[in-house]
Amino acid sequence: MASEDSKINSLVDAASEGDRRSIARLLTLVERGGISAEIVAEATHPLAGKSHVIGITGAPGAGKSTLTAYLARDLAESDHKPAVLAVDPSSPLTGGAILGDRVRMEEASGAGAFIRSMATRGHAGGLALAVPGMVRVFDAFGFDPIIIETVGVGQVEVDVASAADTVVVVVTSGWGDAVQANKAGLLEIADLFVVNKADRPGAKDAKRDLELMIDLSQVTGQAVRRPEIIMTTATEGEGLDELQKAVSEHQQFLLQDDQISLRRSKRWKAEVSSRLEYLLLEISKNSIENIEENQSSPPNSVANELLKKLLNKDELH
Ligand SMILES: Nc1nc2c(ncn2[C@@H]2O[C@H](COP(=O)(O)OP(=O)(O)O)[C@@H](O)[C@H]2O)c(=O)[nH]1
Ligand SMILES: [Mg+2]
Repeated sequence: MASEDSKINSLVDAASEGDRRSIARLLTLVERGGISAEIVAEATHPLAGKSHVIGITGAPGAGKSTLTAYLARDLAESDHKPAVLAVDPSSPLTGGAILGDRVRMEEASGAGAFIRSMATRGHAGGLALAVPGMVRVFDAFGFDPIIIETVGVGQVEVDVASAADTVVVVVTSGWGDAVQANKAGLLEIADLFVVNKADRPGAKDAKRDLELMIDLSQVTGQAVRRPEIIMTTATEGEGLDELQKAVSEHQQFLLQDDQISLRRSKRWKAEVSSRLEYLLLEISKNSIENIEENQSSPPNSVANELLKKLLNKDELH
C-alpha cells in the first residue's frame, strides 16, 4: 500500500498545481471505490470544505443538463471555477444526447469548467459513497461552485442531490409535472424551483401548482425559507441570469443564518452513515460466505450470534 499512498500523494500534489489530468485520475480512483478511494478521501478531506455545492435534480428530460451547461459556462466566464458532476445515464457525456446539448457542455468546459459524468451503476458502495468523495476532490482543488446533476427518480439520486447546499428542483411546463415532483419527494428538498421549457404552453399553470404546494407545505412548517420559482427556457438561455442570482441569494441566506453549518453537518452524517452501511453490508456478505451451515439453527439467532462476535472484533477486514 505504500506505493499506492505515494502514487496518490503525487497525484494530489500535481492536482494542487492545477493539473487537470491528475484531478481526473483522482476522481476515477474515488469512483472505483476500495482502498484507493479511502486514501484519496483522507488526503483530500483536510483541503476541502470551502466550496458551494449546488444540486440540480428533476425528472429525465426536464432540461437539467441544458441548464447545467449554461450555468457552468456563465460561471466560468464570470471568474468562477465551476465543476459539474453529472450523475445521469443520459448525460451528454455518456452519449444518447442530442448534439446541441453536447455542444453546450463543450462550450462550458472550453470556458474552464471541469465537467465529469458518471454512470449510475457499478460503483463499489454505490452513488452514495462515490458522489461525496468526488465532490470532495473538486472542493479540495478549488472548484467552486460544484454542480451535481442527478435524475430525481431513485431514492439514492434524490438523497445525493438533497445533500447539496442549494438544491434546485427542475420541473417543466407539462401538466401535472409539479404533482409528480411532489410524489417523488422533490418538493421537500427544494431550495429553489425552476419551471423550464417556459416557451411551451402550461408554464404559468406549473408555476401556480408549485405556489399552491409550497403554501401547503408552509402551513405544515416544513420549509425554512420559501423557495423561489424561476421560469427558464434553457435552450435559449432565458432566465439563466435570474437562476444564477437566486442561487447566490440562497448562498447568502445560508451564510447569514449559519444554515450552512446545519447543511454541512447533515451532509457529514449522511456520508458517515452511507459508509457504515457499506461496511456492514460487506462484513455481512463475508460472514455469510464463511458461515458453517446448520439448518437446524434458527436464522435469527445465528445472525445475532454472528453480530455479537463481529462487534467484539477490532479489525474491519
Ligand atoms: N422547448 C424546450 N426544450 C428544452 C428546453 N430545455 C431543454 N430542452 C430540451 O429537452 C430535452 C432534454 O434536455 P436535457 O437537458 O437533456 O434534460 P435532462 O434529462 O433533464 O438533463 C433536450 O432535447 C433539450 O434540448 C426548453 O427550455 N425548451
Ligand atoms: Mg441530463
